[in-house]
Amino acid sequence: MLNEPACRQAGYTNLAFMRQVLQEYDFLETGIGIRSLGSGLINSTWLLESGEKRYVLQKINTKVFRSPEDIAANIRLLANYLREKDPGYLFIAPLQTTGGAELVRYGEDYFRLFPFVEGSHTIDVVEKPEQAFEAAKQFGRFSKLLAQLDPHRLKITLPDFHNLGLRYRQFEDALQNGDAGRISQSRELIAFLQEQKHIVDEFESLKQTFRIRCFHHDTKISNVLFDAQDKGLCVIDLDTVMPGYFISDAGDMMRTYLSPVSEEEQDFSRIRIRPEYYKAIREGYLSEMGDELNATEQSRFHFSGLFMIYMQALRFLTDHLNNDVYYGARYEGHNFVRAGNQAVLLQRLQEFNTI
Ligand code: GN1
Ligand code: MG
Repeated sequence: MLNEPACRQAGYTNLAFMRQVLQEYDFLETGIGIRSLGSGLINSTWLLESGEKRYVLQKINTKVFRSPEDIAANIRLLANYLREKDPGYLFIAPLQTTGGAELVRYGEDYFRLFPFVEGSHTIDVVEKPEQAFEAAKQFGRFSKLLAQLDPHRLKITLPDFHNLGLRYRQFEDALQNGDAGRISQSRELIAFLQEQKHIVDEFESLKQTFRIRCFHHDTKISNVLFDAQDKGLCVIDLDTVMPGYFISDAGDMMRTYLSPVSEEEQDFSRIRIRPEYYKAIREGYLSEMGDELNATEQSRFHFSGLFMIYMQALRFLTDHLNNDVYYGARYEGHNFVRAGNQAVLLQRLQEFNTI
């Protein structure tokens, strides 16, 4: 049953919203089992059990995704394109309501319902290089299948999402207008991130040689479905599929699979780069995208990790200086800790480069 914290996480105090939303789907039975699912910071997700069948319900965070209709349109475009291109590809599209809609509006909120793929599972932490390989292969496969689709047909669901130049300007803005106490407490970390600004400059110049394609933009391991043998099935969570650069996808895998501990780890001495995972990400990704990426792109595979880790450190610290308006905080200083964690990870990856 849905517990109170799960309601609160979604911004509700009781289950009325759920009843109302589920009414829109006439194939659902009464007496549904509901539990929270996943660990994303942005959307809220629940697993529903209706008779023999299972579903995944998601509330879209409209503070972040301003136009849920654009997401729905993108998913429709991808579903139609991939059905033609590779009918064997497992593409999980939202189910339609009785009225034929893919989104249900409740007040200011939007919900959607997916079928649960029986026999599949997700993982939250990469524990074996094989899992990193499989995930990288799935993200590579996804972009490879979409390589001939004009990326500009996709709607931009999050403008400037991975625009590092803009993220840096937002950081500078927070240094001017953010919480004075937090700014002075963060001096060391601020200075470190300022010293790394060359990553922004490198990105600006590399952009000229990188091709714009359709990328997933959120390649954490929990966005891959695995089968019972831990083989990758497909990628999920397609809200951020947008035109972009390969370094977003390759880089976020490095950011989230390379270290044995996540961005949440407070003991920074545990942060390190695992070479076998580095190899697995590279080989898995290139097993699909190797023929697609041009020579400059391939030569900048390592840079992708620096790019994404640096951007995440900037984003966490910016949010901390702005009193956690974007990510929220589970404890005092949460985003400061995560920013520090990412700064250490960045250093570790920079050292790894020279080995
Ligand atoms: C957010 O909600 P979640 O955990 O999937 C964020 C990502 C960050 C990540 C860091 C839309 O993703 O860009 O990398 O947190 N998504 C958005 O934990 O901002
Ligand atoms: Mg997710």
